[in-house]
Amino acid sequence: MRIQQEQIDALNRQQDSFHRQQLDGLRTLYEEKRMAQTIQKLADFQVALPSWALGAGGTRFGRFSYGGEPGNLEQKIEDIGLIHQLTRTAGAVSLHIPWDIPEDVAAIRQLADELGISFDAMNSNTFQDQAGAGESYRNGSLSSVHRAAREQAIAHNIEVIRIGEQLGSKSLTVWLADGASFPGQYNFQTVLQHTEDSLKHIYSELPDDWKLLIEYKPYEPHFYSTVIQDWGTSFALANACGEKAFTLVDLGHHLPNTNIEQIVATLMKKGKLGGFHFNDSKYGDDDLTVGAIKPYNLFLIFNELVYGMENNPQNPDLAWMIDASHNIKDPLEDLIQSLEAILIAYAQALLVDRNALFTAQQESDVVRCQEILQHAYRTDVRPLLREARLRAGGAFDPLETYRSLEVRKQLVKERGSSTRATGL
Ligand code: RM4
Ligand code: MN
Ligand code: MN
Repeated sequence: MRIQQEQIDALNRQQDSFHRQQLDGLRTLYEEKRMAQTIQKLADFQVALPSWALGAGGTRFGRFSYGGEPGNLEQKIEDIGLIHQLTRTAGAVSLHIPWDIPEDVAAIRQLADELGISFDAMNSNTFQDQAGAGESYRNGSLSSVHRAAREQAIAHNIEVIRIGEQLGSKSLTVWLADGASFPGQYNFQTVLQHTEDSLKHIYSELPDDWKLLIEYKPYEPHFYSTVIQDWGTSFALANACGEKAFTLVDLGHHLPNTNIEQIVATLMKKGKLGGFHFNDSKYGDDDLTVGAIKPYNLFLIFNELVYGMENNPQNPDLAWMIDASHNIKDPLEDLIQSLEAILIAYAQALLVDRNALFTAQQESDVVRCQEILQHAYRTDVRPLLREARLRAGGAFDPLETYRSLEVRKQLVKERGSSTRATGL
């Protein structure tokens, strides 16, 4: 299905005077120039949606289908198109292979093009065994002690690059589930060496204008050790591979209370932060809606990201992606909520008075430093988000528009209630 622009515009018009008032209210707090710059940056900001987040997510214990799930890649891209039409922020898709191998590359490219969607990072999958595969990943993939398993995993990653090239993607994200659940299960140094060798092999097949993004995660699916467990390991591997390799930070992949904003700052200073996965969590890799649990933390992270984007030309543009797929919300609504939370944190970070913060830091005025950050954090920036969206033809309130246009009901009508999306 497609939403007619007129349907969005009609709903937007009802909010016209309220919106103007709200925006004028903000003008009493921030200079016009700062407001204009922030609106422009918000309008430019695009976050990739992963092809696996459009289906019903699952936990280890259950998956609850909902009606109108996308039954194939085309329908997943259509769903992203709907979200993009409403939010104007979801102009990219990140594919997971082999969950979403395009059957007809030209047709998929054309569809994505029509919907204003580009192909962001490609994701390989060596954490599940595929039907007919010669080797099992039960004991690891790129790190495995079994040469044949390593070779199969390397070949898979190279195949993912080749598919991505046809689609116009420019990066490969590698996340390894490889790890050990029991002490003594493997030799730490051996598996690290295998991983480095395997990644170097994949790196050597990378086109010149591509990046290799190396993701880390402390635990799960293994519960004693993970081969690429933290940013330090990822950073070391990226350095070993070369200048096209970078670390990817996934918010859910840290132990509780880790200072993620400091990790971001360190990596950007070193020019090695390549990508970012958004989600939220209370305990681990919980896959909750962005901003649902720790919005202040997200703001502090964005504060460093903005600082890095403004001050670290040595760091490349980042690949932004939502990586969350829980099992009790309509995924499209969940993604709309996540996008809103991301932009709110970004806008607040853009409003931080950096000159004043610098001065307060020089004067060691700790109280002032905190006040400056929290002044920005406590600003209701939603009028800026709405202004950016309205200018781009999006919805004043994407979630309410989605609901009042009864998008889900129509998707169920079109696709039925028993389709099942590939993914987790
Ligand atoms: C992992 C990791 C990867 C994602 C998979 C589905 O936990 O976050 O980025 O590709 O989940
Ligand atoms: Mn991730
Ligand atoms: Mn994850």
